Amino acid sequence: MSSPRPTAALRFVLGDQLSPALSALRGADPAHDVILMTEVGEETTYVPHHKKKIAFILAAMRAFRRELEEKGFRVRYVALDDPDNTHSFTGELERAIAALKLERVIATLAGEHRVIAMQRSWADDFNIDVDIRDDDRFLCTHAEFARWAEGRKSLRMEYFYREMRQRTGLLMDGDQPEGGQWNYDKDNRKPAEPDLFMPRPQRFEPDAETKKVLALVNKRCASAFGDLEPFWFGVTRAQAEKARDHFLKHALPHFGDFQDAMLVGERFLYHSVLSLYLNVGLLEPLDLCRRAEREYKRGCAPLNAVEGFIRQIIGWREYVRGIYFREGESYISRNALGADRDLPEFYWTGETDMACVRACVTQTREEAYAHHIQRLMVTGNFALLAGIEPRQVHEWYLAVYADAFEWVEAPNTIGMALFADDGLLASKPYAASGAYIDRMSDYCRGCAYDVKAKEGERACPFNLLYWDFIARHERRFANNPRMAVIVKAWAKMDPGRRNRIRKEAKAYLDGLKPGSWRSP
Ligand code: FAD
Ligand code: DLZ
Ligand code: SF4
Repeated sequence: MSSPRPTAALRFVLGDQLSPALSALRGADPAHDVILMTEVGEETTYVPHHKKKIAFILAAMRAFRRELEEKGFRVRYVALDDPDNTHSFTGELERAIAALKLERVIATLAGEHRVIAMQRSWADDFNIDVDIRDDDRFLCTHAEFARWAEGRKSLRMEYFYREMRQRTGLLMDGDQPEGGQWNYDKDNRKPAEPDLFMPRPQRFEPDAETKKVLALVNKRCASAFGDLEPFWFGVTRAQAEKARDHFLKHALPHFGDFQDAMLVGERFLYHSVLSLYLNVGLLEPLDLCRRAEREYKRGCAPLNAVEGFIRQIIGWREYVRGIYFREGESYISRNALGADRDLPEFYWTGETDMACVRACVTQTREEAYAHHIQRLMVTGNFALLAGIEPRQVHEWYLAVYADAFEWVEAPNTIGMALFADDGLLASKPYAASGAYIDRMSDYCRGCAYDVKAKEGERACPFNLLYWDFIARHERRFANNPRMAVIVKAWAKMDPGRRNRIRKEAKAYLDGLKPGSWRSP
């Protein structure tokens, strides 16, 4: 006797869940089930998302709808300009349940606590059977991460990463790391020089549907942050794969050497610009790492590049996700250093005499992209040193980058950049003076400030604010083995000089104009 057919289900797919292997789609029956996808106003406005980010997500959702329909699935797709659109996930689910009369809902756990709370309320809200499945598009489950973290005094990424290498077998020679070392980061800190032959990320012409999305975003999200065009991101799986292959062939070989470098005229250097595709499900992380490993095995990319790239994905990406879910909803409210200054207006306008910040914000406004060191050591470092309130910084990062989803953005901002989780993620704050930026970039050459000046009218603000930060947190960091030398150097500094630095830092901070996003 055959087992009875399970009741027909409504399968709810969110904008960052565009994977055919998604748990919510597993076992889907094209004849009876309906897939729900919704473009909703609430998601486009709960932080002032960049126009390119909104357009990317909506266009990729529409492409995924086509992919599903080509496989014979029935998709209930609600567009942003549908006059009946309630503009919330819960409102759209309610409408779909009423219209389709299906008996159960299947979803994949969202990547943000705010949305998870909505998902968890649906069973009671609608008195319906709701099956929320784990998001297993990652290598490490929440339970596995919790087991790894259990009983450890500190949760250092490096040890997590080694276990992930062993587990996946990536770059392993038996039970030893390929080449004898786990980590080749020390080879990866070279400054770069402008190079006419530097590869650029793969760009795509918007197709007809993407053009419709661009017109829609232009009309409905005109007041959102950032430049919508030129819009060159891929939005289909095939395009994301083309961008991947382009990176593996042209940029991966130098990815390691110049990973930390910054150049005014080269916004992408040898970075992959693949995070947006990975984060919405157009690329699969393990597959990407295996392809990178193959480049090493074929002799097309050196070990330091491939190890560095794989570490970002099976190490950092999985690790920050583990932290986000382990620490729970309150993580985004952490503020261990008591930072309470408002976000300066120049985070939105780019209008500042600091050439480094201006370059990173301008690039962010135009591209919805900045690479890791720009995010960490320029805009993140400034926010840390100036004592900007973590919540405001977090909302800025979540809004302005096309790849920003809370599970990955929040630990990078709250933990890595701002030390607001009191060292859970980083053993010391990533605080640096102007000398670091000067060493790793060409920004200082075109700056109104003098990076060598430690005080006085033309002193680089990063220099003043660095010492001011150390002074403000002297007691806290005196016992941190990685900060003690710096704290001692401050204590030994001539008192007259210390006073001048603090006074100038205060004047600088008092002069910062706060500003939230306002459409121009
Ligand atoms: P590459 O340099 O080419 O790296 C390869 C891949 O490794 C990336 O595509 C990404 O998937 C992964 N990766 C690299 N570093 C990290 C990291 N620290 N955490 C997680 N994954 C990493 N990354 C996001 O995907 N979304 C975010 O919202 C985000 N916010 C950040 C906020 C701050 C304050 C900082 C310091 C970092 C943030 N990152 C975020 C991490 C990192 O900056 C981006 O992943 C990277 O810049 C994306 O560009 P890429 O694809 O060219 O990366
Ligand atoms: C970020 C975003 C935006 C801008 N718009 C939508 C949307 O219209 N529909 C949708 O399903 N998802 C969108 N998203 C992504 C969601 O906010 C995302 O699923 C949550 O942030 C959970 O990670
Ligand atoms: Fe930035 Fe200071 Fe260099 Fe100017 S001098 S670009 S403010 S680090």
